[in-house]
Formats: sequence, C-alpha cells, structure tokens
Amino acid sequence: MCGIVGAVAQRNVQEILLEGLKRLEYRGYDSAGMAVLDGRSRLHRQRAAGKVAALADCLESVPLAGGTGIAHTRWATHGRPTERNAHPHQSGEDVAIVHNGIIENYESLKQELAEQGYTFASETDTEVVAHLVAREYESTQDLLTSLQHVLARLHGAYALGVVHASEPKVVIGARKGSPLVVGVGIEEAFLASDPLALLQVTDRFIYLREGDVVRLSEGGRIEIFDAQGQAVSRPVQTYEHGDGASSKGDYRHFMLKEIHEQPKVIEATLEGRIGDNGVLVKSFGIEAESLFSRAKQIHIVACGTSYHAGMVARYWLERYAGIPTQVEVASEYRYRRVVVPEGTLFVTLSQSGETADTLAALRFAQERDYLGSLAICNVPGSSLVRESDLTLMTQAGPEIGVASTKAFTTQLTALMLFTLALAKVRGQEPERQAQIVEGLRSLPERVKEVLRLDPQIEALSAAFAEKHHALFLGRGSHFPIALEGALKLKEISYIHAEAYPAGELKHGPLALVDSEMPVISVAPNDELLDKLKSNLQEVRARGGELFVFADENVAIERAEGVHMLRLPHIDDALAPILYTLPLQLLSYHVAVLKGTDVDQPRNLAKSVTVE
Ligand code: HGA
Repeated sequence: MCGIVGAVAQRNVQEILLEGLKRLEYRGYDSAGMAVLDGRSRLHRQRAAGKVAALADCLESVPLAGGTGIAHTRWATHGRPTERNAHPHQSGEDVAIVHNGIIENYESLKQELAEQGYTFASETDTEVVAHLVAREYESTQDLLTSLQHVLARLHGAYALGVVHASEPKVVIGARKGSPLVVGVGIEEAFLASDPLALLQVTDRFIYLREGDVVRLSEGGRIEIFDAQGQAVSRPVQTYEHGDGASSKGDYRHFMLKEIHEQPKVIEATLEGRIGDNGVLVKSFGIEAESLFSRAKQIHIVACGTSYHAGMVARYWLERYAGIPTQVEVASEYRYRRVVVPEGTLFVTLSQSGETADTLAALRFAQERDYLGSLAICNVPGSSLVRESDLTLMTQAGPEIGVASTKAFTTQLTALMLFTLALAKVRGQEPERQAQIVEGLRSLPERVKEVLRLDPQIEALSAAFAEKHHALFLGRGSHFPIALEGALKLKEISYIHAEAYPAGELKHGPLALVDSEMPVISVAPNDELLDKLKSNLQEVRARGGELFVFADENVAIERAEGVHMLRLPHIDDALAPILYTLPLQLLSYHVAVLKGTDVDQPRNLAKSVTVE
C-alpha cells in the first residue's frame, strides 16, 4: 500500500503529481505529501494529514513550483498518520524520499545514524533511508550510486523515489517487493506505484523488475540498472485499459460503478477462453495442458476476498474435476512447514498481483517441490504474473473501490474456467462440463437481471442501518459466499458480521440469535436446500429476522419476519457467482445509509503490498 508518484518534466509537476496521488488514493489515504525542486535547486515540501484533498488545499494556498518532484499518499505502518510522519521525508535541506513498504532493519540503522549525530523528525522506518542517502552522497556526490549503496543495507520491502537538491533534474526510483513502474513521456519521464496514476500523461510504461533501480533525468532519459548494478533494458508496454476506470461516471461511488460493470467484465473474462468444445486449455498458456494433466492435487493460496474465491474453487475442483484441493490464507501458509504431495499445482489469487503475503507465498512455494504455479490475477505485468509459470488474467479492469466486487466475481469466473480445463484434461463428466459452459455463456445476462433487483435490495437495507451485528449463512459452495457477504458488510458499513456454514448454527451461533440479529441466507436451488430450510426454521423459532436470497423456483413459505428476494434460475455450479451480487448491493446500500466512506473505508487500503 502507499502510493508513489515522481516526475522529471518540462513543465511544473505539481498538478501531475497531485492528479497521480488522487488516482492512487485507493492504496492509502491517511496522509499525503509532495516535494518539488525549483529552478534554483531548492527543495520545497508540503505535507498534510488526512486525504489527498487536504494536501490539495495546502498546495492551493502555497503552491510548489518546479519541474522535478516526488509525491506520496500514505497507509501508515510505522508511526501514526500525522503530518510529521507523512512522506516525503527529508535529510537536511537536500534529500527527499518517498517509500512504499517496510524497512525491517530500520531500528539498528536508526541507532547507527543517531550515534553519528543524525536527528529524526518522524516515527517512520522510511526516514533512515533519507539519512543514509545523504550520508552516502557526501562521499559519492552521485544520487544513483548513493542509493545503490544504501539499498545493499536495507532489509525488507520497498518501492522508493528519491531526489537531491544538487541534481535538480533527476529522480531515482528503486523496487524490491513493492510495485513501481516508469511512465515514458515525450521528453519527460515519470514514476508511479501503478500505471493508473500516470494515464493523464502517458500510456507507455516500463514495469521495473525486482531489484531494479532507475534514473530519470532531463529530456525524458531513462536508465535502468538491475540488482547487480548492470545497465539493462526493459520493454516498453502500452497500457491496455482506458482512462475511464478512474472516474465515477454517473455513479455516486466507485463501488457502485464497479458492481454494475460486472456483466461486462465477466464477459470479458470469458472472452477467447471457450471454444466449440468447451474451455480452451491453451488459454492458460503453452505449458498448461502438460501441467494440468500431471496435476494430482491443488494448493490455492490467497488473502481476503481472493481467499473466499479460492474456497469456492475448492468445492468446484473436487466436485467437477475430481482433484483434491486445499485452500489457505497466504499469511498462514508462508510461515508453516508445508507438506507438498507429489504432483501438486500451486495456485495464487490476487487482484493486484502485488499482495505481499501472496507474493511471498509464491516465492516460498517455488523453493518447494511443486509441479508449477498458476496465478489468477487482474493486473498484467504485476509481480505475481511475472513470477508464475502460468497466468490467467481476469479482465475486471482497474478496481478503485477498496471493497472488492468485480475483481471477486471475475476471479470466480476464471476459477470456473480453470476447473473446467482440469476436468477436460482429466476426462471428467463431459456432459456436465458442457452444461456449465452453456451456463457461463448466459452468465452476463443473468448478472444483469440480478442488478435490476437493486431497488428491492436497497429497500431491505433499511433494516440493517441501526443494527450492530449480522449473521450470514450458506451451505456448500455458498458458505464462502456468506463469508464474502459478511466481509463486505464489515468493510464498508463497520457492522460486525459473521458467517457460518448453516449446519454449524446449532453448535454455537444460535445463542446469539434474537430480534436484534438479522440473519442473511443464500438459498440457491441446490442439493443442500432442504437442509438449509431447516436451519432457517431454527432461526425463526428464536425470533430472528431472516433475509433470504433464493432461486425463483424454490418453495420457501412467506412468513412474518422472513424477507425473500427471488433470483433468476441458474445452473447450481454457477450460483455462487450470481448470489454474490445481492450481498454486494446490500452492503453498499447499508453503508450509504450509515454515511460511511464507501470507497475508502477507515483503516483499509486497496492493494496490500505490506505484510
Ligand atoms: N513504512 C512506511 C510506508 C508504509 C507503506 O508502504 N504502507 O503501505 C510508513 O509507515 O510510512
């Protein structure tokens, strides 16, 4: 998390950097800052606690003028979100630095610097890097070399942007463990955590690799050096998505816009991946067929919403492809001793492809005896994509709302394609595969039909606005959907929500059920429906108010205290995708009623690039 922007341009960079920060705010928004070098080699800085808008206000009263600069929007890991801790951090009047990540050995470095007389103005880990660069510069008199020397002493993860007053037309960037791209302009060059930040100035990008250091200088000059200090050239790629993703259009929030984009992006994710004879296995990569046919087990590793997608996939992979599957949270997986059965395929899921724990889990897995790795990811060129053997890109486009919506349903779509590809290679139930493929073809249409139910879902939301707790129930592949529904409600409305497999109700949570505890249940027309109905009776018998999302063909009696919403019929296999939508909309409307910051909920950030 945290967003970095940098520029060496022929014009004033303040507005470019500020626009970049606004577009990066999804990565962190507890404070922001900017440092600009003016024409007389003097460094000027403005910082503000709070959102980028607070920084914009400061810049309006005291603008920064100059053609070289760096800027940052923060998601604090070390030190409170105050102005003093906001980046850029300086060493004296010469060095300014912005950082995304964590310097793990900052305490010992800080002690060393303090003993040499350096004083610290912030509580951050980042500030040590500013002082180390200043100290190196005294002997090297060269910013690039100074930073290269400093990097050798840093443990942890970083993307960095650095300027020095003695080199007024230079920005140096470096990355290890956090994302950083170079924007290629016309006689100008830029740096950012995400291309999205720079789409107003360029659509041509160089994705830096692990360990790369880049020097941007006058006239748009870009020099890249690898971790060994060797000059290297990296390909320039044209950004694929249009700029429209970074504006809300006619919607009040990005989240609502992204919910409504789901028919389109699910269709895009399916595009080119289904042929006349089902799923095109080759769309997973040249190696896919051979790798899939040798796979005997699957290990899926992910975090947050992506983890829920993985949990759904476990039901699918075992049911339709007959392959044993294990799913685990990345931050747990990477720190335990893992037994890898022979022939296990390692699968990661991440929207950004930069999720620190998932990336670390991949690297951990690469040192073990896996058959190979597949990443299901939404960001081309991201670390996860580059470092995996196979990739399947979801086509959700940039997702700005912190609470994931379209990224989740496109992940599920991709996971169903993966399931079908494995089922095909393993020769499992071809007729069933064909039915699911047919279902996938009409999925975007079914999703549109569910979106049309929005006014009814909005009407239900009023019952939640005053509540402090909520319980979500599901069975089978809908248990993870219940988990995802509870997560959405927590994230954006701050209502405490729990999810249980409905069969577990009587083993504990039923004790909590009373008229103050709304219970939400997803009840598609699958083989577990009758069992779910009994669980719902258990809730009604304790006076709990029930909200049931059910298939249009399901017979569930209308009764007092039971609110029903009928969803269009869909193949059972695909129901988890469809039943996610009403839960997204419900959380959204509850959050709007409660007046929370829907797109940027407190304490969270979009792309979790720290451990
Ligand atoms: N450790 C730095 C940067 C934090 C970060 O990258 N968050 O995502 C700080 O706390 O300022």
